[in-house]
Amino acid sequence: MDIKKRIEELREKINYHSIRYYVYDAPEISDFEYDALFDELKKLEEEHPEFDSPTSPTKRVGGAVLDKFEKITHRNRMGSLDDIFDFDAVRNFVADMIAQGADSFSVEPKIDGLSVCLHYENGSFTQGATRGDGFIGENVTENLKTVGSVPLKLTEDVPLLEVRGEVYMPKKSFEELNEEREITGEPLFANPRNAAAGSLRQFDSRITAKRKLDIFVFNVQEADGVSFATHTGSLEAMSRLGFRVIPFIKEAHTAGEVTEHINAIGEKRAELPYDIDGVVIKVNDLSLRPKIGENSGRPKWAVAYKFPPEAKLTKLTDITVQVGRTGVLTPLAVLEPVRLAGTTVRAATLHNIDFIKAKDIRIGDTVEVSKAGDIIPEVCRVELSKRPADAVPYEMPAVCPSCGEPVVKDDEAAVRCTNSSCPAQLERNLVHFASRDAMNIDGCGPAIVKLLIGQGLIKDAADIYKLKAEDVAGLDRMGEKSAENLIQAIENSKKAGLDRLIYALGIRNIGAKAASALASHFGDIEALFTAGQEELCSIPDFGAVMAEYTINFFSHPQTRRLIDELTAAGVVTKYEKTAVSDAFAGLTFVLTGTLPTMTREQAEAMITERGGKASSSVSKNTSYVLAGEKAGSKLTKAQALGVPVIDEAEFLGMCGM
Ligand code: 0OX
Repeated sequence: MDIKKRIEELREKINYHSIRYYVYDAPEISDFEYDALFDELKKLEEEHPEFDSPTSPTKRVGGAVLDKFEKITHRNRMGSLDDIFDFDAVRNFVADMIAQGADSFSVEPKIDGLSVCLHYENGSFTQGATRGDGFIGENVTENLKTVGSVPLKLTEDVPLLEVRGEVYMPKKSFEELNEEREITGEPLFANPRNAAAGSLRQFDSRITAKRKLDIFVFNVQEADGVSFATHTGSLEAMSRLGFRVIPFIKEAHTAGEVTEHINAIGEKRAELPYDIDGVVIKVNDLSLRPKIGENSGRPKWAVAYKFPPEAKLTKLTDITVQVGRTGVLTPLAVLEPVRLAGTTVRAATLHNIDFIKAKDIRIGDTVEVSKAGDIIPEVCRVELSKRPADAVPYEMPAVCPSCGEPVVKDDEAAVRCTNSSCPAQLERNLVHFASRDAMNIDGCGPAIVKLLIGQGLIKDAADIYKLKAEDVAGLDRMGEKSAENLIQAIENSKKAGLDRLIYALGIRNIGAKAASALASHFGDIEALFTAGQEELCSIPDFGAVMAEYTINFFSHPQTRRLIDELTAAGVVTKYEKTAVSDAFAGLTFVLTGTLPTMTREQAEAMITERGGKASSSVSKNTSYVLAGEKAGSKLTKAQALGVPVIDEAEFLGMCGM
């Protein structure tokens, strides 16, 4: 048989069966039969590279490794939605749209993932990109090909089609991924959305292929060769063409019908296999969209109703206390495990004793927990109807649970252990000292620090530099190789730089940005021992309280001893402007929202290392706003002032990374 023909036939069959399986959830052949077709195709393609095709199903396993993502200017702007939070706002939106001629609305879940657009020519998938800032995104075509539900060939050869959808990671896949990462010691993803974003932004598409991503399509951006009058009609057409379209979509005609369906979706929320964070309401008649128009990229014909953060009731079985780096005792609720926003919650912060008293939280109570910003669990309230007669009110301990020294309550409701050699504080201080944004000592995490302290090998940060491979190799679960790696990482950290060193010292109220400002202003750690209030306060963004803590820290004899020992060990204590470049000289950046892979401190350090400035407020003098997930008013202001908005990927591109 003609090889080329057989290859084409196999591709067609496999693409057809992929859509049956991934999109319609209605396979017609067994996995075994599917695998046989796939293997035959793979073999023929290997033997006949001349018949390669970018839309071959064999591309789904991933392939070439990129060193960066190409920038894509979207053909159609990928706007974002205005958020609303209550039913009054829903009614106002519906009334406003009806006044502008709307008589039908679509009501659909808002998937909590990341938005992408998929471009098709003559029925073949040619390009896929992330949203980016709405104008420019990243070319993630090869990674999107690994998502089983992204059709590589449509069921009809439509001349041109561009659709938009949300890539997400199902809750179960997210949990499995985190379990795996826990075992291998890789950092865990905070939620399925971050996991999806991290997975789609892999330079090696073989990694994306392993990550079990999925997609729901929710908008037609552009079409030639198919037409429709309504949004719901367009999605029906997309489903026929082989796309997995957003489920539970309903047509509504009145505000009452809209809110009824919002409630119905809300009731399903917990049991859905993926995260949703709200409901999107759109005017259904497509001809009205251009008439109603948009506002800086946000369509006025659609709105996102956001659910309140997910909250659940569970039993608070105990309250324990954690001693922080600065000696603050933080009460933690021990909870009966409860599933919340994609993870199992076993503990939640109670902030401080005033919080516990104000909410009258007692041990044995049933409490409502939610995730603030959907990340850190928090106790919101007590369900009084479930309070047992023997519920016990809580008092903070009078002595530190770690060192047994008496504690003091300061004016900020915080209870603090003032023993400067308290082991819990020491442990946290040293973990901070070694952490990624501080001295960046790879392999020196909480478990190792605990062991090193427990074995009496370290009593302060300077002792880290006295460690020898043989000391470390004897520790529990430490092999010879890991011991050598740790010693090498300690050695490398000596050159971390003055800014990181100051941050690593853990001075109260001195974060990475302030540490960097101190380093560049004073140039040498010695100068900080004599720095006065006035000079410190002359540093931009440096307040009186920060100055006071700095002076206080450098007035302690232990600080003098520590710095002398660090200097003697060869730790760099002078500012060497890590002038990676002066690419950002004269530029001011403002950060807003959560970046997918970097911390705020890392981004700020990258800006200052390139001669730029990181500022906290947006003005017409701002050069760029670097916006992440859940960006707030700074983003709105930037858009209003016409300040360019960039995402992390573009920022990394500007940094030459
Ligand atoms: C979602 C979602 C996001 C985009 C194009 C017109 C309005 N996350 O599920 N956005 C939209 O619509 C926007 N719909 C959705 N379902």
